[in-house]
Amino acid sequence: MMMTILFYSESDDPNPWRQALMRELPGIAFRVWPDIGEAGEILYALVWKPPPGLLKTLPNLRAILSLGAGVDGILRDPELPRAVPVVRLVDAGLAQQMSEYALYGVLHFHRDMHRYAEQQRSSQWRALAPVAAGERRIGVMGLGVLGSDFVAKLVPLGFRVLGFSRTPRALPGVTAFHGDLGLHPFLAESEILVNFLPLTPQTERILNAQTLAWLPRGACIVNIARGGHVDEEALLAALDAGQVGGALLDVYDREPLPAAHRFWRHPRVFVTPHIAAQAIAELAVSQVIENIRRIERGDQPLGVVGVERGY
Ligand code: NDP
Ligand code: OXD
Repeated sequence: MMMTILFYSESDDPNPWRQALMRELPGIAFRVWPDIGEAGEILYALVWKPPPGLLKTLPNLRAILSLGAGVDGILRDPELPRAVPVVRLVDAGLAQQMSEYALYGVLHFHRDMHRYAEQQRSSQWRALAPVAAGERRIGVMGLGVLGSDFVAKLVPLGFRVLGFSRTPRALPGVTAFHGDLGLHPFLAESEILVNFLPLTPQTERILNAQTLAWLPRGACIVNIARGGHVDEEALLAALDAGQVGGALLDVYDREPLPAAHRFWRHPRVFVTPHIAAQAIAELAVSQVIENIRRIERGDQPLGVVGVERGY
């Protein structure tokens, strides 16, 4: 059977993927949804947020290959074919971009740029008291592939770094917390909180009215993981009340962020359109090709998702 790959994404251009895959895997057929042709011919689905129910219509799938690191947009499908492995991107050029964005966010809030932006609106020339990096506590939620790359770049800058994961993780220079019981002591110390968690039933709305209140007063948040981690109304209330001092947000409950959403206009919210890391086809494609080759020769692909675990 000719190896046929189906591509589905409303936010990625299929052409660089088509070119790279056809160059590296001669003889394959590359189809872009909705032109799927004969469903039984499709062996690989290369997808970002496929419509629920689509994957179960492909009876001969060998793998579901995610176009991103996060797979919540695949696992949300109640009819996901359980026997087919789901494979995600592991770094594939994302880590460097995520770390750049997160470092930018940490430095922005550490150096009070959110407060100077407010002062600028009323032409106020006023120096705020500086805080030494060694006195600044940065909380990193999620110490996986992306979160651990970030802490490896953050620690040498001299910050006090706290980390939070599901299972215990020991990383140089990081005070580690884990599990449900670790969340409160971790948040209570986090003056700048950066979120790198996957979205799972356990992490959904992990930042809500109760947990935001555990942060030190005036703490700032950088969310580059998923909008579903945050109760957006609770975050707005915490910003209005000064409990949260500023938020740099890349991800939202609804994307694109609706024009009427208060985040667009809130003076202490900085909005970017889910660009913290964007898969660069040329970098990501080599990982996808390697995984297809592994599966074809009967080996385990890299980045197999624990579907029950949710990430
Ligand atoms: P990994 O699977 O490598 O790491 C996940 C980390 O989260 C692990 O440390 C894991 O703990 C921890 N974790 C999972 N569940 C829980 C929980 N219930 N409580 C505490 N910690 C938990 O993922 P990646 O680092 O590759 O990616 C992280 C996320 O980043 C993606 O899922 C995606 O949502 C987001 N992302 C966003 C992008 C953007 O542009 N905005 C781009 C790319 C990714 P443990 O170590 O114990 O397993
Ligand atoms: C990802 C993303 O998960 O782009 O890779 O959000």
